[in-house]
Parts: sequence; structure tokens; C-alpha cells
Amino acid sequence: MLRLFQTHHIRKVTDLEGTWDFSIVDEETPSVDRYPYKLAVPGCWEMHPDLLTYRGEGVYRKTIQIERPTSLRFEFKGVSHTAKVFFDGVLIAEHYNAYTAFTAKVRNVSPGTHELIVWVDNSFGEHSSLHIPNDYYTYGGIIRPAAYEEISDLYIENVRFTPIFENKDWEGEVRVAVCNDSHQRQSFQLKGTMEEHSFSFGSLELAPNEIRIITETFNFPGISPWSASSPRLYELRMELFINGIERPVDDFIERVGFRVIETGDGSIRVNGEAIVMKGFNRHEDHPLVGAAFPLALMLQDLDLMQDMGANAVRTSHYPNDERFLDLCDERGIYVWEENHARGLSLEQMQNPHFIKQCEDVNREMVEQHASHPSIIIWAILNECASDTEEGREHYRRQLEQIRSMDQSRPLTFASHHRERELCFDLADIVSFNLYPLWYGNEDPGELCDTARGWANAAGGKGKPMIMSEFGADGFYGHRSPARVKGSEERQSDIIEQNLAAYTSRPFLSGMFIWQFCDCRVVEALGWLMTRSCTKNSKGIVDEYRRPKLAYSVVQKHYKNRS
Ligand code: ADA
Repeated sequence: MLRLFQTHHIRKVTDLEGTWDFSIVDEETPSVDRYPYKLAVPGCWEMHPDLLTYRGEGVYRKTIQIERPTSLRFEFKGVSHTAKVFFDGVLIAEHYNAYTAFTAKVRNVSPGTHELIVWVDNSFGEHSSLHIPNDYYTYGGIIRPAAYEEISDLYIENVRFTPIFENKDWEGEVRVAVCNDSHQRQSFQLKGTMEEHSFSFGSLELAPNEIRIITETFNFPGISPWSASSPRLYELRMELFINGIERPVDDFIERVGFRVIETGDGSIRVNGEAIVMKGFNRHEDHPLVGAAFPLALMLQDLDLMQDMGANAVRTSHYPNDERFLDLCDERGIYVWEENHARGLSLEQMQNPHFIKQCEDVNREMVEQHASHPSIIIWAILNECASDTEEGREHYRRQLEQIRSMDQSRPLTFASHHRERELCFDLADIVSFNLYPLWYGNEDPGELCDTARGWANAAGGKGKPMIMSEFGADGFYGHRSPARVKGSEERQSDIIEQNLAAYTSRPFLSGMFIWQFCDCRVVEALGWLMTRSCTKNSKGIVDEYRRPKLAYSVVQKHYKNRS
């Protein structure tokens, strides 16, 4: 299931979940004629005992049975990290980046058995500027759900919704992409419903093979807004009618919420009320599934975060599985979603593929996730070279790209450059990754005050401020009366002092602990001394979600419990 609600009542959708044939492709097996493995989709190949550390190419195969002549639209929510999709031997899609979805279409498919091949590559090298050896793990495989839909010649490609609050009442901009795959001009009507509200785009026409985005703003008087305490959601259903045919030929359902976000005077306001985000940075990582989360484990993560009193999550450092965003919509959790990048030096940003690979992930993130009310911040390029003039150009270009696609959310980036930061003027919110008492010995409160000063002096005056990362390693079960570094005791002391400082600073709009759970990191030189057991152990729960001592410290501050 791609989403947590039914996205079509008319269009037939078939899940591609299940076991797929699989073979690795390497020097010994350069061409695949045998598939020795059966792997789960969604799944990571690292879950198989032969492939625990396999990095390279692999081929997935599945046959599908088609009952009647139709056209097919495939949707892959995430293939890690590069995919080529073949239908009956013909290449139908290529895609880079594990964390955004892609689609492919095949027209005029005849009834019978058809073969679907997905070639996957998770190797590192110059071809990949964003998936690099890093402080998290790039798994291999079809890691998120996939499905195919039977589509007619004229169909709805996607629907996007932006709530607007005008003259004390709610409106919504509805943006529908319609596609005419036929060789004829098509006349049609687009009608929408949202509970008791109905609206129409009137009569429309598309030329042969035309795809058009149609946008209009409608009034939705009397709706209940979405908020953290009352996360009211509405199903927005679009139906497409061909002139002369009574019943709709296609439909598309999106789930939306009404809220607006503003920044200014140092605060972030949701529907006019200033908020303080108390949250976690979370990697999609679990030893039982790698990055391929089933719903039950996503729920468990949110249950644990909420049990600690969190109201926010940062999708560090990439766009998340859309079912997780659906859950955040349902629960009223504020989401900071960011594009895919972590800690790239200027040299790494000079990779010839960097600009294009970032543009793609930015576009896909916004196009695919813009209707989620829970996402209240877009962010880019965690800890990259924003302290250099050349790096600044990349930040400027990417923030402009996102702003040109969506003006309804504030933008930020998490910086560790302190007083050397050059890009605060470009963002709407200033965000700091600082690790007082862990990487340095500063007092968290004093450092936070100093950081406010750095931001003010560097173009961030009046902008809301977030502590986007702070934390400490704590090895699960390592107890120490001396509270040595790396023990659960020391971790909980450091979290205590950080949270005491930030929850009492009225100028902060949010704080995100690094990190929710321990996560696997890539085994590469440089990490071994600081990433014992090839893990980042700053989780408040360990990789199996067992709480560390710091759990109750977080509860105390996030829930105001003593
Ligand atoms: C950085 C980075 C995180 C993680 C963290 C740490 O600030 O953004 O991905 O690597 O530091 O644990 O040091």
C-alpha cells in the first residue's frame, strides 16, 4: 500500500509487494540468467545472510498477469539508490535517489503474462553525489512500496492542495495535472468533492499527447482547521468526466488539512499561533528491516516519540516514506522535511552530477509531498559548504528552486558553521547543529545565546531560530558510576543540560535531539574511531528501540514532567 488511505476508487491499483526473484550482478555474474534469491519487496537486500554488506548492482524480477487490454502506470516509492525499470525487456524508467518516488507508463498492454525487471545499484562513486559513504547507511533494494495502476487514455497524474486563509475564511488552491495519452483531442470536465463541498473546473480540452496542469482556488467555508491538538484531515476527491459519458472515467484522492504557516518577529506561527517544536531527528533505520519500514515499525517510532512528549520530527537527511508523513498528518506531528544531503564539503558539491541530482530531489520532494499538512518546513543541504561563496550559490539556487514551487512554507537549512555561516540571509528560519558538552565543552545555554548573536549578525535578525541538532553518544547498556563519555549516564546528563537550556529560551522556535534511534553507518575510514560498532549511538533509544537512561530525561522536558 503506497499511502494510508485509498487513492482511487475507479482506477484499479495492484500492489507489487511480495517476494521477487533476485540476483546480484558482479564480475562473476555479469549477465543474469538465474535468480538464486527470493527477496521481499519492499525490503533491503542486506537482510539476507549472503548480502549483509553487499554494495553494488542487483536485479529484481517479477511477472505480472494482465487480464484485459489496458495501459499501465507504475509507481515506485523508493529504490536505493539508482533504478532502471524494464517492462518485457524495454527500458521504461531510470531514476537516481533512494528517497523520492518515480513513475513509468506503458501504453497498450495486451492481456497475458509480462515481465518486470528492476535493476538496482547502490554503489558509491562519482556517478552518485548524494549517496556517498556517510554517517548513516545507504541500503540496497526496492526499499519502499511499489504498485501499478490500469489507466485510461485520459487520466489524472496528480493532485496538489494548498490551503489559504483569506478574509477570515478558508480557501484552497487545487492543482491537478491531467494527461491525454491518446492521439485525439479530448473534451472533459474535472469535478471535485471534499465532504459536503463540491466544486468544478468547468469544461476543458486537451490536445493529443498533452499534459496540462490546471489550477484554481475554491472556497471551503466552515471547515475545521488542522492543528497539532486537533489534526483534522479531509479527503479531496477529483473526478474526471468525458463529455457524453455519465460516470467518471478516472479519479484521484488526496488527503489534506487546512493550516497556514507564517514566520516573522522571531516566531513560527501555525494558524496564527506561535509554536515551539520539541522533536527528534530520525533516520529510517532498523536492524530488522534496514530502511524498508513496515507500518508497524513506523507506528512504534511515533508512539515512542510521542510517549516522550515530542510534537515534531526532522526527516534527517532525506525525504521520508510517504506513509510516515501520512501518520504525522493523522497525529498532528510537525514535520521538518529536508532534501537529501549530509555533510558535503565544497569539493563534494563540485561533483559534476551534484546540481542536477539536487534539483531532481528538490523537485520530487515538493511535488510529491506538498499536500501534507504536517510538513511545515522545507530544508536543504544539512551541514554542507554554506560557509563558502561557491557553496552559497548552491544554497541560493536550491532555496529559490523550492520557493518557486511552494510559497506556503518557510525554508531553512541546518548549519554547523557558527559565526562563519554565510547563508542565513537566504533562509526564513536560522537553524544550528551544535553539540555542546559532546564535541566541545561549552555551556549549552550560553552557546545558544551566542548562536542567536551570530545569526543576528549574519542576516538572520528577526528570523525564528531552531536548535536543529544536539546530543551525545550513549552506548546501550554501558553504565558507569563515573559517568564517563559514552555511558548512558553521561548521555542523559548532556541531554538534560541541553534541554534545560533550550526549553527555557523563549527566542527558540524548536529543538531537535540528535537522534531518535541509533543507526547503522557506512564502514569507511575516518569513522571507525568515533563510530564504534559502525553505529551512530546518539539515539535516545537504541537501534532495537530499547530506551536508554536519557528517555525519561526527554520525557521530563518535553512533557514537563518532573
Ligand atoms: C552532524 C550530522 C548528523 C550526525 C551528527 C553526529 O551534525 O548532521 O548527521 O552525523 O553530526 O552524530 O555527529
